[in-house]
Amino acid sequence: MSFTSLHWGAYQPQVVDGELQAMVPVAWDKDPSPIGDSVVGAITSPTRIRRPAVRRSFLTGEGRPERRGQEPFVEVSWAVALDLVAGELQRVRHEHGNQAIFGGSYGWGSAGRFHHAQSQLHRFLNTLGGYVFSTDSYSLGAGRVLMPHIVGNMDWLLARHTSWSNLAEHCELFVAFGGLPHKNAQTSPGGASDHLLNEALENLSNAGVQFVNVSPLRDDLAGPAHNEWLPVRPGSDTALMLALAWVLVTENRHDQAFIARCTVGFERFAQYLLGELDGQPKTPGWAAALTDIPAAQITELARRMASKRTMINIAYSLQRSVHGEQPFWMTVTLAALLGQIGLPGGGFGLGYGCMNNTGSGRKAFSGPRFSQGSNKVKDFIPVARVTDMLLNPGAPFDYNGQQRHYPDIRLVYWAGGNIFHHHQDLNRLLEAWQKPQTIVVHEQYWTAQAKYADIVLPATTSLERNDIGSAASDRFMIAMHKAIEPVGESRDDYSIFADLAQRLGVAEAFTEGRDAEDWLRTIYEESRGRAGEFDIELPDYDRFWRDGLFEVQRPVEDRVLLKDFREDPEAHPLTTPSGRIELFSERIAGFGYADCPGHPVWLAKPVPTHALHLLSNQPRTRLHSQYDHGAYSRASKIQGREPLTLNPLDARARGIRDGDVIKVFNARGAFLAGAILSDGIRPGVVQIATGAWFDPLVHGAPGSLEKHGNPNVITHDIGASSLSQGCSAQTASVEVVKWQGELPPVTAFEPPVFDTL
Ligand SMILES: Nc1nc2c(c(=O)[nH]1)N[C@H]1C(S)=C(S)[C@@H](COP(=O)(O)OP(=O)(O)OC[C@H]3O[C@@H](n4cnc5c(=O)[nH]c(N)nc54)[C@H](O)[C@@H]3O)O[C@H]1N2
Ligand SMILES: Nc1nc2c(c(=O)[nH]1)N[C@H]1C(S)=C(S)[C@@H](COP(=O)(O)OP(=O)(O)OC[C@H]3O[C@@H](n4cnc5c(=O)[nH]c(N)nc54)[C@H](O)[C@@H]3O)O[C@H]1N2
Ligand SMILES: [Mo]
Repeated sequence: MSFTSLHWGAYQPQVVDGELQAMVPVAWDKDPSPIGDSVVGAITSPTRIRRPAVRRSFLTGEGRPERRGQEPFVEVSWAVALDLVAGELQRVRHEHGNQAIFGGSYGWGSAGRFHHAQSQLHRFLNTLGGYVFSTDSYSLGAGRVLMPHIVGNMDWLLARHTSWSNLAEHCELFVAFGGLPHKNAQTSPGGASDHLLNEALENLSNAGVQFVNVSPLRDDLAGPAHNEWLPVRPGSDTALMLALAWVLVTENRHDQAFIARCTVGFERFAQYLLGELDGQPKTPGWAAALTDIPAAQITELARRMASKRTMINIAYSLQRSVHGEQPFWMTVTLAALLGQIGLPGGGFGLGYGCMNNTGSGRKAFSGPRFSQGSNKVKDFIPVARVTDMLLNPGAPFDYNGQQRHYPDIRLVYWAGGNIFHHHQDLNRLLEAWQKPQTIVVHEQYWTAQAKYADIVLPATTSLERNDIGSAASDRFMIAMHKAIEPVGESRDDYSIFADLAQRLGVAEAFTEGRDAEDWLRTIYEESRGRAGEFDIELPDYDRFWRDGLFEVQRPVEDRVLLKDFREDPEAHPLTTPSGRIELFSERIAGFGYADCPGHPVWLAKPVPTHALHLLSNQPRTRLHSQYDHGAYSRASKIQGREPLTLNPLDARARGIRDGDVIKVFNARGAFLAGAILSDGIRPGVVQIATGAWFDPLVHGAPGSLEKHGNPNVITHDIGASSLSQGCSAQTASVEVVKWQGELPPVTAFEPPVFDTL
């Protein structure tokens, strides 16, 4: 039996005469993801990168970085391409030092543990003396930096979330900010071999749990019988939570014993809440004007939350915005006031539904790891400050209590990510992308990331190499058997780096004398020791490989987040400065940031420049930009464009009908999309998924109309705050009009023009 693992599920590839015919979901998965279908066909489509390629004037030695994206590529042999990359690395290290190499290379890559492109790149650059790295993530930029100050490390918390089974038994009211979108629970980083959300919601619903979906989108929570929709104004949740807290405190419904025993800083927060600091009590009436949720409804919800066993969940998206720390901090604060943290069925959740594995109750054993070595360069950026770094070398920036400076980058190396998918304000990025002297990219497909590189090296997909599939809290470990031969001349990232290491005289340090097969065995065997710490007994490698999979974790633990801490905060202190939950943080207050003071606050967002709020959320039909060129994603497009949902009231006011192509714009740029009218979105808000491949009318020309529906053409590239510098993708306003002109063809999935010298 042969299996493979993708970030969105485990499949059995069906191969006939060396060709992939189907990706059959594994039999035990009750809710498999259709994204698997997209791999078939896409993997050998014309969009696949088949040979190493170099931008024309880079190859001729002229350089001309301003021509990136505009010029033909010249296909070259591996030997020529690798010599060129090795030569550039040597030159830049010699002339500017390793601190001129940016290897942050954010991105999900593929699911296997060994052929994880980012880890491969980091190890390679470390053996060369290091690189400028990036911290945190686009997913949880604000959350990751905030949480250790007020409760604990984000990964530690996610691994300990109260299990769905415990919630089904004990929870009575589930309040979900940002909902529990089924579309998102399709994925988990590293693998999702058994999809849980549908069944979990069914169990909770059968147990009589009431759900409240606080979201601009009705479909963010679907299924449960008792399901109430609060169509909140995007970005205003902090105000809503403050008003809920105000009701609890002024009606004396807060749990004073829990607050005294398990938290610090309540008095300081309460002064703010009651208006003693700024003259504004955070009443339901105050919040109603900001959130569009009627005051009476807020009061009723607060009372209901206090009278029931209540879980408060927040989706990651709420912190992907200006002042994104605040809704996370308020979620914890609200749960602390209710006093149910550490009790069965109650407390808070950070991202149930965002990833499949959250709430599985399984152990957080993440399986084999490929060591990245250590980095001698100490310069880094918070990941979403990449454009700022390229545009402003030497400029200062704030981050988590430190003042740092942007390094001066000459060479950018990317493997396993798509910055023209993930970064905000792509027109600004296009300007910054002209700054480095050299850009090297390993890619599988002709994404914009590849089209805007100087040297492109074709990488295999996970079906074309052996690997080990394993994700924290996932049910199975998968022996990912190679299913088909590498397409074209594509090679594994590992063998590419091994050959480069050879050229650069560091082969032994990079490979330790092992080929990929040796490494699979080595990292697997190494993980058996760690598995023992979790009481997991892994079979030996040969047995695992022969069986094709191993069920790591069937027994689901009845788990309650922070149970030990609640029972005895002295014996089980948190890792915060006080050892308790911090409703006021002396440490954060000490940083002196006006945009993130010492307790949760309502801070006004930048004044919208246009009438409609733009939500750019995760796509149902793909993972980010991965397999946008696949059948499943393409079937969802409207006249070839990414669908954008708007309320019929907003559509009517603009003469837009269902199925029309529309232009979406603000001062930063414009893109085309296909209109879907729905009363499942609140008026004043439009929604488009991320991930349509960047496809401007004129490549390399900042400001050119994007034809395909990539929302990052117009999102705002500013940090969430001085504390985290997280990405603020959700803070954007736009206007939309019906597209009247001739419709330019979508060319996103076409390879670039090729030329010879
Ligand atoms: N507006 C807006 N923007 C957002 C978000 C949002 O909500 N709104 N969300 C953000 C979030 S949470 C995230 S995580 C990011 C995601 O951003 P990314 O992780 O950068 O997006 P992916 O499309 O997964 O990019 C992975 C790339 O790696 C390539 N790849 C896959 N496997 C391999 C391999 O083995 N080797 C090599 N060399 N390449 C490989 C794929 O072809 C693909 O192009 O986007 C962020 N951007
Ligand atoms: N199919 C699929 N699943 C994925 C991914 C994917 O690309 N495809 N990406 C994965 C990744 S990398 C991540 S980080 C997670 C991200 O998980 P999230 O960040 O939670 O995902 P989103 O879809 O951006 O947001 C969830 C919902 O929050 C709502 N929302 C947005 N802004 C607000 C607001 O201000 N207030 C309220 N109340 N609601 C708001 C939106 O309606 C949106 O549908 O998803 C993961 N799951
Ligand atoms: Mo993410």
